[in-house]
Amino acid sequence: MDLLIKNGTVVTEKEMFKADVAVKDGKIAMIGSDLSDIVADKVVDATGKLVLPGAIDAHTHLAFPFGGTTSSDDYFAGTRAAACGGTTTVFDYTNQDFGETLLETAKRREAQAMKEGLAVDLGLHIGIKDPKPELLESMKEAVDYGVSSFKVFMVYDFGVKDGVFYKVLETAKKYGALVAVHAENNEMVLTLTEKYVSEGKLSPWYHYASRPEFVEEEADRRAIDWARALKAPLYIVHLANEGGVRAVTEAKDEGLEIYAETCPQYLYFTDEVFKRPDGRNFVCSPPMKGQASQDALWAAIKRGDIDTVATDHCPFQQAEKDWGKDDFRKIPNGCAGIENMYPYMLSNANQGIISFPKAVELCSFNPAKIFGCTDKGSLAIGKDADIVIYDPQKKFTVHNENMHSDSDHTIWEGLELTGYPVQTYSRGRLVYDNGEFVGDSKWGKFIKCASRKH
Ligand code: DUC
Ligand code: ZN
Ligand code: ZN
Repeated sequence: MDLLIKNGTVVTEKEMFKADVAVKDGKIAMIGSDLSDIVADKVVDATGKLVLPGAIDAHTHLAFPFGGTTSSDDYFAGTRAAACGGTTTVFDYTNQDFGETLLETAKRREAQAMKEGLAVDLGLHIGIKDPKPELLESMKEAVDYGVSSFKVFMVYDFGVKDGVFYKVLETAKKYGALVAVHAENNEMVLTLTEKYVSEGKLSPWYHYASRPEFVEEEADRRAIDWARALKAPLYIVHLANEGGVRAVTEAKDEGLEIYAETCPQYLYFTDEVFKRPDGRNFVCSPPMKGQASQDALWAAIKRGDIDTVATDHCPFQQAEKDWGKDDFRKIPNGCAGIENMYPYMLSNANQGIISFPKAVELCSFNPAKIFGCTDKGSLAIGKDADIVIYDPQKKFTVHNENMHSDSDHTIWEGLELTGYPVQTYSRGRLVYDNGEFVGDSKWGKFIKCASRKH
């Protein structure tokens, strides 16, 4: 064997049990209550520690051209930070260029990622911008290539109208792909923005005020309506509002194949952050909502109506955030979080708010299952040896200096956690060790995802 992790408590999406884990050729080869007879090149004693599957961050924006600039983590910086937070697979959203087939988009971004470097494995989702029939039809070749999820934005100047959304859902269903949606009502955002601007209300609070709860809920419900009409599966990204949670619960109760993702920022912060002097740093879309929404998200997690937690990692440097100090419209939307998701969710488990298997289900098992990532998402024989060793006693305070992203600030500054990952293995290779990134930029692979017809 190449690696033997001994005496730890293994956590799967279902249970926790004391076991040793043996790794060979990047795969989990054995799990057993006593593998002390096994000879391995490297033996790690995990006494008192948890042994978990690496997280899968199903939603990032690395090197993302947006808001008049490009998000500040390229593929290497973003995946390096991921590794240091126990995330061993990153699913990045990349947008199609006008006139480009979806296979061309996939290959263009895969090439960029390989050039910039990958510290852990990468999968892609493609945002549809150009719905010309022949380009939509190119979804088939992208699916065959291993990209099986596509996104529509209901907002922004590149967002799609309902008819296009419907066609994307229809095409995706035909080719066994999954559609993810950024759901906010564009007309309402524009109308409310215009109103606040005309009243001279330009502080970061008005970013939230122009995208309040009902703006998101209406779009969630409309998106679900189109999915219902076509009997197509749908994945709602970054769900952040109470009414939308209700809509998802109703849809699931009705038997629709609707998946919901939320993000740590919606579980930890509320709209109050937009009143802070550094409120601009928290500006992302959808914005953090009121306490009732946060409570509804946690209740939905506990009920099983939220399927995944992912980050929407899209950092911009302080100077760029400052563009909108006096005008919220000029703030590039997005925040850092890729290194914080798993530690934050695991610390909630450590405090008894959710169970450790629930954290694994949300952050690893479900994203693997939903996005056809068949080699990952669980500690089981034959799966990739993407493993996190977690010390439930370790105290850790988030400071930008101890993060591994290229971002020069973090909204998580000062967060105190009890319990923290001490080692991360990507396909059996140590990439993070007690505060240090020990991987390299040539390690991560582009992963091909199975279609739903697989
Ligand atoms: N929202 C953000 O805050 N950033 C990136 C894209 C998005 O929809
Ligand atoms: Zn979005
Ligand atoms: Zn996003």
